[in-house]
Amino acid sequence: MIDVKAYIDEKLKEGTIHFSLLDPDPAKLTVDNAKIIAKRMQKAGTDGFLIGGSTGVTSESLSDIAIAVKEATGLPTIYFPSDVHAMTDEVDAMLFMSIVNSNNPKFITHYHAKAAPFIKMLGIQTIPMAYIIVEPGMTVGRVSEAKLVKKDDVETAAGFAIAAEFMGMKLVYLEAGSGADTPVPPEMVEVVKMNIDIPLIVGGGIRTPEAAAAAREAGADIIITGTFVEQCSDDSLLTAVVKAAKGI
Ligand code: 1GP
Repeated sequence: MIDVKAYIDEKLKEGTIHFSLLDPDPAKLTVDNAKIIAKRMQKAGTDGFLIGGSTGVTSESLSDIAIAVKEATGLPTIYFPSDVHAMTDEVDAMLFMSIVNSNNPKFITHYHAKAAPFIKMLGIQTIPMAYIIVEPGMTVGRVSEAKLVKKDDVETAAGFAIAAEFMGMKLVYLEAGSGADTPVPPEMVEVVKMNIDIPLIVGGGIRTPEAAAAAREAGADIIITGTFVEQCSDDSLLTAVVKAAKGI
């Protein structure tokens, strides 16, 4: 198993990190496809893989995709939690995330209390993370009953991020939602980054080198691309987005 937090801290010394997100919903991704995509993304320069989705994820699909990605690339695999019932120890770590702007306490701490004893038993590395969902929020915003942060409300986003750091979170994730038309505005990334000392993750709707570069230049420490990674078959474009995200 890879110590993912140490890996992130080490990689950040070199610059911005790019992680690829794979949705292990069997209706969307087969094991064979996951291997192909993972290899292609490794070649493009990605630093690791988040595995997770908002619907249709089971322990089996999660575990199958984690094993496939690990076998194909040897890069870190990180569970991006989907459902309290979907769990595997085949990942190197999981983002132990609280959806801090959810209106439903289940997504803030209650599901966590249900899952934590089992996670402890499995011995999975947990990385505490505040997840802040920004407009349009997409499926994850709806499913997790988030009170979406408005695109221009940088103060609210910064408030959640500062509070997260005060609460001991090790990462903050600004999420526009998978498949969002536009990513989290660079102005919001910039203000949030200015206000915290923990690494800032940005994702949702990033599918061009320009958008990836804008997020990095605004201060994103880790950039996530999901839909684009799964749908783009142009290797040079994949590489261009990863390079723009990493600034190399
Ligand atoms: C979703 O931020 C991630 O949780 C990725 O979003 O699928 O739009 O790249 P995309």
